[in-house]
Amino acid sequence: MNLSVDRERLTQELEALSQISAEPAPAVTRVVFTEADLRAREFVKQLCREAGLILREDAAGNTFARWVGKDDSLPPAGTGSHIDAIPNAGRYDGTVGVLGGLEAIRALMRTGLRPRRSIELLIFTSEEPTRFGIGCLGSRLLAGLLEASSDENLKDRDGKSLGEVRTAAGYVGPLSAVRLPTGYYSAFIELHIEQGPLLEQRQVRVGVVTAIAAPASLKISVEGEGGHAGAVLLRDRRDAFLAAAEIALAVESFARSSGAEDTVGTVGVCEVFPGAVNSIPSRVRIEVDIRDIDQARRDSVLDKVLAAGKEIGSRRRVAVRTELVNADPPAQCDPAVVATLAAACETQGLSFDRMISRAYHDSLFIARIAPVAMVFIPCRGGISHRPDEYASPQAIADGTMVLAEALACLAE
Ligand code: HGY
Ligand code: MN
Ligand code: MN
Repeated sequence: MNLSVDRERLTQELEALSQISAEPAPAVTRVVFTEADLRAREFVKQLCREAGLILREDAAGNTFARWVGKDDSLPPAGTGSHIDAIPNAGRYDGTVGVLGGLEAIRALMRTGLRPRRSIELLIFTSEEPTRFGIGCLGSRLLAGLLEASSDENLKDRDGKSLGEVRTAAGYVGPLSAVRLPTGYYSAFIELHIEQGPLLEQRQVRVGVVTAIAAPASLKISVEGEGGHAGAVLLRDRRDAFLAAAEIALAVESFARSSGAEDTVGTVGVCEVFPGAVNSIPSRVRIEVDIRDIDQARRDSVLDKVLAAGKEIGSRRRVAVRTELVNADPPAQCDPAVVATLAAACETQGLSFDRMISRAYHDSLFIARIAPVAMVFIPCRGGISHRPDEYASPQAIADGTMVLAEALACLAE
């Protein structure tokens, strides 16, 4: 098969997409259902239309772009990722899998191939947890892992519910209709930047992902007593921030002492009220992210953090309330799809390593309803979720070629 990737076009499209952002370049901010996200969706849908793909969108905003094969009654081979981005992010997280997936389809079209199975590009809605506090919102709904009540229960910072926001963005209909049946895809492959340093350190061109780590997240609110920063003596204080700070340090300490370097813990959100330098914090809200490839180890850290919250709360005489947002199992990638990707790397003459994904991805949830695997490409210094995130045109082309080769195989 005379396969080739139009590297210039793909680079230009990634560049154009990166300019659709709520923040000026080089940062990318594209939070789900905001104006930037909706413009980005239109940009990608237009490219899919130009490629002759059949488009449809579900009630959650997941977008499907299908290349109809000879027998469209068969479960299609799927690929895709996300285009939403956390604040002050980079331009490659997610977008490489969407625009690379589109270019993989176009490259196969250019060979004159007519696949037996349709090949479908899926752009997941809200992979990032930014707006509604839970990651992979679209893929969780597709896998039937979120109740329809999420429409009312999930709210953004302004108190707007998922239902209000999605319908205002034009995504109407019941969330219950979003779920895909098991077997909807014959196989699903996601192309993504590694978001870690291993491929670059090992000078390996491609990563074939065999498992995806198990994420968990907590929302913790601490209620103490405010007061004047000068007048209230330390012995009389019930400082909400110091209690939250102890909890944050406990997250780090329990993750560090889990017995494995695969355990990580992060406190990425911290809101202090009233937020005045001369006022003792009366209320603090933190969000905690704990992950591991081993679910039992992750859960043990989770339990210790919850227990520490109780102990710190009573010792400091503050109220600590914890909400478990999610505690998902890890996903094992499908050995046959992994083997197809490994064979595609060999066909392309690209060095590759089998590896674990420490970041979570929509494939973590699609794995519940279809055989999945992922293709990783190196990103400079392993940097991600930062404006200086970078993947070279060569690396992006490598990943796209492997993806195209594997899709051609899976679609037969
Ligand atoms: O947080 C993650 O692992 C993903 O980048 N949303
Ligand atoms: Mn991300
Ligand atoms: Mn991502």
